Amino acid sequence: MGANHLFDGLLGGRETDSRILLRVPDGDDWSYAELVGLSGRLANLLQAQGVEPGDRVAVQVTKSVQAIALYLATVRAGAVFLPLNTAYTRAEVEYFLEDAEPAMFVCASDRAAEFDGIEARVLTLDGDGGGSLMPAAENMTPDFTNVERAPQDLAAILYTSGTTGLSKGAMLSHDNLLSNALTLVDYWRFTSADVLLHALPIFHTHGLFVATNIILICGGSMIFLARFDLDAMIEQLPRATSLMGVPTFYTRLLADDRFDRELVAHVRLFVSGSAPMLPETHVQFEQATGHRILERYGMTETNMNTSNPYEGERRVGSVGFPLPGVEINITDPESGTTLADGETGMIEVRGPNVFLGYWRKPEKTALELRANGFFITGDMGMIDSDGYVHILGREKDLVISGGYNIYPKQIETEIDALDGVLESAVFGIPDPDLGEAVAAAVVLEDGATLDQEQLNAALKPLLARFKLPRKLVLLDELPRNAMGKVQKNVLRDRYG
Ligand code: MLC
Ligand code: AMP
Repeated sequence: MGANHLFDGLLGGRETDSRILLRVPDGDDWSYAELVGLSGRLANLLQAQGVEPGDRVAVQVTKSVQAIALYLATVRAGAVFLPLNTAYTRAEVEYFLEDAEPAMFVCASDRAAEFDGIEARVLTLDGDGGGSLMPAAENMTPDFTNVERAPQDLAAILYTSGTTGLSKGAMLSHDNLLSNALTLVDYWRFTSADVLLHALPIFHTHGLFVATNIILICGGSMIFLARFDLDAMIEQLPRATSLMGVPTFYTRLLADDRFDRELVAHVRLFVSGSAPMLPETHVQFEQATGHRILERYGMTETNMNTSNPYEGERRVGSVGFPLPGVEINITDPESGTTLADGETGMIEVRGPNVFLGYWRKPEKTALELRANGFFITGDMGMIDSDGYVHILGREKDLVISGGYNIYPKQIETEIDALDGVLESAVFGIPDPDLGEAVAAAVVLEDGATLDQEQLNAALKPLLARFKLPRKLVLLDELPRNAMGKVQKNVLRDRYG
């Protein structure tokens, strides 16, 4: 096999390893060897279908073992994996396909008709392995000579809106992904004895590049749930040694009577991230289980940046220390000069985890990625006297709901285009389940009317459902500061 930096690091030498990698409740177990074999078949299929090294393979499919194999196959074929949230509408996906120009697009069978006539070759894959992809792969051999890929070669593109609200493809190299996962295996003490309860989606950094890559590297196994389902979580937790989740996972578990110390007696590590966890959740969790949740901080462009320590104090309200090899700089958002410890400013990050830039957007890249290598995160924070990093707010206009990032600008653009709407402002309001929920303040033209139901009916074909406003307030005018900028903090305070 040729050297393929990411694949070799994740699964090199595991071609004949018969230990179980994936346990699918009510489904099959998959060994390491079986997953490597399936990824080989799929990599042969990608090549046979004309996918060349560097080509993008866009994927919008339900979580499944086959989808993990497709990720690995794409890496092995030297192509670029581009996963998409299954909730995205046709209109949203169309933008990504036009921007990324993938050679292949894999989607669910029942949505294939929506993508008739697109440039890319379309294959289908369903949550149960059905669709056109797997029968085609079965005709292929599992042996595959990996395409050579160097550490700096592109491995994946994940769309995110960065600090500005315009969707951009974050380009992640083989080494961005591998170096970060290797660091985390070590920092969080993962070994082949670990059994991770995996309930996150696999179209984002957290579920794919953190949870999955870590387990592949350490040689452990995963209990692989299609989604977060409370009953299934309660059933499987006694078999798990570790869980990674967004704060909503933990608040939902805590609210269930069955969730107690005994249920998680076997678990050694609970990790939370992707959204801020309330201090009271940390406290309640520790009271209920005796475990202090380990909170860490990451983002699409950088994978993981900081983490609370495995041993030593996991400080509530903090996201811990910069990971080994990662530098954090707190700067004045106006001037960019470095601030002293204890002062609040923009969090900037540099290290092998920091992405290559935004796909085909050098000018946007230059705005957020400094020439000296520091990435301007859009998060505000400070470093305390013990070196712990605290996130204290966001400069970027972003709502984080259940760990999904929602960019107000996209929703405002769609609302503003509706008949009778003069202007709108979308903002986050506190939500006990999701952390934040989307709210919309709308100013109507004289005589026009709009209610929540009409608003959401109009937005449904355009926006993924998790982006639909859960609260609508009609205003005569939007609150603005002296510069004319809409004051979302005022909206949040008034209607939150
Ligand atoms: C689902 N819905 C949401 C939502 N998830 N609404 C707002 N925010 C969310 N996150 C809506 C659906 O559209 C649907 O609406 C209704 O809720 C029920 O859908 P569901 O699929 O049954 O939802 P549920 O199972 O309750 O999902 C909630 C969740 C899930 C929190 C378990 O969203 C989730 O797994 N989130 C994890 C996201 C994640 O992995 N983020 C990591 C990003 S990486 P309707 O209208 O159809 O009824 C990153 C970097 C880092 O940020 O640091 O990790
Ligand atoms: P994404 O763009 O989806 O990768 O989301 C990244 C953003 O999620 C970060 O820039 C932070 O704003 C937020 N985030 C991630 N982890 C945490 C955390 N532990 N606490 C607070 N915010 C977080």
